[in-house]
Amino acid sequence: MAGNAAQEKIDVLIYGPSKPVIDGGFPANFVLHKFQKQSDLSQISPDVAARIRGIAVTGLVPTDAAMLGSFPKVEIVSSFGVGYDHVDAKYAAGHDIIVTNTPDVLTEEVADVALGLLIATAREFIPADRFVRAGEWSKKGFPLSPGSLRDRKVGMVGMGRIGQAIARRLDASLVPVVYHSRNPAKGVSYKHYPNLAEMAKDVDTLIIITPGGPSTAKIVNAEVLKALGPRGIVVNVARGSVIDEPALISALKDGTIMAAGLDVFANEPNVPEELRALQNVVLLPHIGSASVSTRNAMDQLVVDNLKLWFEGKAPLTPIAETPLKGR
Ligand code: NAP
Ligand code: 8YV
Repeated sequence: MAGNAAQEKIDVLIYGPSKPVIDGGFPANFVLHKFQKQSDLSQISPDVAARIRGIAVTGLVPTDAAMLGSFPKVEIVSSFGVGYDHVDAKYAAGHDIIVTNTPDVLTEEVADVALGLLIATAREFIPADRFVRAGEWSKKGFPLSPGSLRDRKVGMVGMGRIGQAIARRLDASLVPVVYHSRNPAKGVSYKHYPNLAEMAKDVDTLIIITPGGPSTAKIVNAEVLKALGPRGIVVNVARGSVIDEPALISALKDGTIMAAGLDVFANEPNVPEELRALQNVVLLPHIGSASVSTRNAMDQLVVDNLKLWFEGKAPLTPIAETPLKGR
C-alpha cells in the first residue's frame, strides 16, 4: 500500500525513452531506475525488481504480462500517451495494478494534425512544396489537384475525445460528418453507423481515431476500402493496426481509393518500401501529439499520476479497465 511520500523511499522504474520532465520530476525520496528498452530490463537485479512499486512507461514500449510479472510489488503503471494498447491492462486489472494514461492534454494537438493531414493529402501540399523547391514554378504552373475538401463527406472511425475535436474542425470547414463506433457517442448529433462498411459506402473520406488493440485490428480492410471508392481518402491518426496495411497498399496502387494520409503504421518505425514509393500518400512519423508543449504536458501527467498515488491520493487519469477503489 502507498504510504507517506515524504518519509519512505519509493522505487520507480522509468521504462522507455528518456524525458527531462519525467527524469527530473520526482522528489528526492523517489529512487528512479531507468531502462530504455525491453531488452535492457534483463539487467535489473532481482533485488531492485523486488522493490519496484511504480512504473513510468515513457513511450510505446511493450508492457506485457511477462514484463509486469517480474515486478511483484508494483502498484501503479503510469503510461505516456492516451492509447495504451502497449500495456496489458487485463493483466494489470487482475493483479490490482492501477494503470493511468494521458488523455485530454493532447486532444486538440492531435485533431490539428488530423485535419492538416487531410488537407495536405487532398490538396497535394507535399508535391507542391517539392515543385517550388525544384524551381519548377518559374517554368509552369502546378497542376490542379483532383482532390478537394469542398465536395467531401467524412466518415469518422471513432468519435471519442479526439474524434469530436476533429469533427468540430470539419464543421468549421463546412465538411459534413458521420461516424462509426460500437456505441453512439453521448451528446453527439452526427449520424451514427453501427456498421463500418455501410458507412464507407455513404462517404468518400475516412478519418480513423480509435484505440489500437484486438478490438480494432484491421477493421479498415479491403471490403471497407472498396466501399469507400475511387475518390476515397483515408487518414489514420489512430494506430497502424486498425488498417489492413497490405490491403491499403493494394487499394492505393490499383485506384480502388485515391489517396491516404498516415501518421501511424503497422510496424513502426518501419514503413513498407511499397508504401514509401507511392506518390498518392502523405507519411508522417507518428507526430500527432509531438509538439514541445503538448509532450511536456503529457510527461507531467505521467509524473503527477505517480506522485499522487504515492501520496495516498487518487491519480488523475486511471484507465477504465483499472478503476480506483477507495481513494
Ligand atoms: P477515446 O475518447 O477513448 O475515443 C475512442 C473512440 O473509439 C470512441 O468513439 C470509441 O467508441 C471508439 N472505439 C473504440 N473501440 C472501437 C471499436 N472496436 N470499433 C469502433 N470504434 C471503437 O480516445 P481518444 O482520446 O479520442 O483517443 C483515440 C486514440 O487515438 C488513442 O487510443 C490512440 O490510439 C490514438 N492517438 C494517436 C495519436 C497520434 O499521435 N497519432 C495521439 C493520440 C491518440 P466505442 O467505445 O463506442 O466503440
Ligand atoms: C504518442 C499517441 O506519441 O497518445 C497516444 O496514444 O499515440 C501519441 O500521443 C505515443 O504514445 C508515442 O509514445
